[in-house]
Amino acid sequence: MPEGVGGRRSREGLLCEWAVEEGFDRAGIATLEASEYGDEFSAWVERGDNASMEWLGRRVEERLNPASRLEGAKSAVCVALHYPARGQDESDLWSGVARYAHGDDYHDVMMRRLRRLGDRIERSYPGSRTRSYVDTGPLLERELGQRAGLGRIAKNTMLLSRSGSYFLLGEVLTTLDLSPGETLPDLCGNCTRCLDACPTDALTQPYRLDARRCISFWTIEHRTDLPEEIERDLGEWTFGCDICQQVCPWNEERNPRRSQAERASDLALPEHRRGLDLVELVTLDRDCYVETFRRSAMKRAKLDGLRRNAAAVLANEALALLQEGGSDERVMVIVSALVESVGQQSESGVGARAAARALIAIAESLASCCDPAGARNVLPPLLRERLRRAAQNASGTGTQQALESAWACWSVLESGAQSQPAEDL
Ligand code: B12
Ligand code: SF4
Ligand code: SF4
Repeated sequence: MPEGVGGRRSREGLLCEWAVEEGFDRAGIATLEASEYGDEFSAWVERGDNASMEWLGRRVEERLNPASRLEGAKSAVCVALHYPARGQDESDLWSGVARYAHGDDYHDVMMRRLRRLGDRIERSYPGSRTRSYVDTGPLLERELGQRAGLGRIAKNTMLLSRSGSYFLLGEVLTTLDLSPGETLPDLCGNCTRCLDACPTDALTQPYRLDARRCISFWTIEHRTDLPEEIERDLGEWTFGCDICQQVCPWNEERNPRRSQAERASDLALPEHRRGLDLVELVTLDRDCYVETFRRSAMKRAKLDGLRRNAAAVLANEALALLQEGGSDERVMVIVSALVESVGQQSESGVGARAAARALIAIAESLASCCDPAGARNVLPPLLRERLRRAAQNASGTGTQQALESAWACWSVLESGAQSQPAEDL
């Protein structure tokens, strides 16, 4: 019997069974009293831990009172959909994409199933009403999930169950008056692995996340340029971040209860995206983007955001290779892709600017670790010309500046000179 599904054939047990029949892995019932973490939530917003997600600071009263979401609402059927914790990462891109986002957008997948469940409840209990949510309104979904017994809020702030934390949450609010599930005990104990592993110290305390430092926030939610220190801190993460889940003992393969997520095939990496790699992503044009990312959860970052993130990740790889005295050939492939990317300017210029900053970082690193002849190997004449032309044709103040600086850095590097005259442009 899956966790959270009552063994009794009560009304509660029946609704949870229907949730499983509709395609969810686990379900439980929550009551809709006000949040017990109201003070913590308000303090979180006051500290600015919500970063630029200003919408989290609005409608706070509603957010803290789930019953406000549907007139007469008394309970919620809370559901969990597990996604594959491991996949076949056939390119260098996918190990740096949060697992939940490899397949179809979970909002669509889950909303379809939630609506079917809601309709079934309304048909079976005439006069009752329902409303479905999956990230679609002011609701504290983890807290509802905790009340429903689907997991326990853990030190990394994830809702964690004995079968791990690789699952997503949804709710059907209902006017039916149902008894809640049993809540789980704390699963963290003395463990602090997630706090220790977070590369940006975004987990400032147990149960507290500062989104201003979280890679997941920057790579998914932030729409303009990334701050330089964040670009370097991203490491290999192109979309989202799973580090504080990967290190959790409950997510380890040896946990016999870890979910196999067999039913979540919609959330697995589809065949047609499997081969896509970072070099292709950083140079992706709009038509290919539309084709490749149809239905994908990664569309949230938009084409410019994905190119921006890929540029930063590629720069990190090149910098690491240069530091270790690694393959010139791979550095050349990266530089060439970045030069192509600076030439593809969009209206916002975010992707091109990120590629320009990546080129600057690589040029600076080359300047400190190899001679001008080495640099010439990395940027052969044809590419040099393309970079020069991209800088010349750049539009938009920020974009123009970034590309001119990139060009200037590479010119200085090649000539071995100390400064580059502006006339060269
Ligand atoms: C905004 C948001 C983000 C932000 C902020 C995350 C955060 N921790 O607040 C960013 C962009 C960083 C983010 C990242 C991720 N997110 Co997100 N996100 C949301 C969203 C839309 C709102 C969350 C929110 O209200 N945050 C404000 C904080 C204060 O509230 P909270 O996280 O619910 O935390 C509660 C507890 O911490 C508690 N609390 C406060 N103090 C204390 C102290 C103690 C001692 C205790 C016990 C509790 C406690 O109070 C809070 C309110 O109930 C929810 C969907 C939703 N509507 O709930 C998805 C959601 C939380 N995200 C989800 C996912 C999958 C992710 C990522 C894993 C994606 C990824 N791989 O990159 C990461 C995980 C990062 C992390 N460690 O949290 C899932 C989580 C599923 C799960 N098993 O927990 C959700 C529920 C979406 C969904 N429908 O499935 N996310
Ligand atoms: S998602 Fe990544 S950056 Fe954010 S808290 Fe977890 S480990 Fe830290
Ligand atoms: S890594 Fe440890 S502290 Fe962090 S969520 Fe998992 S059990 Fe809790």
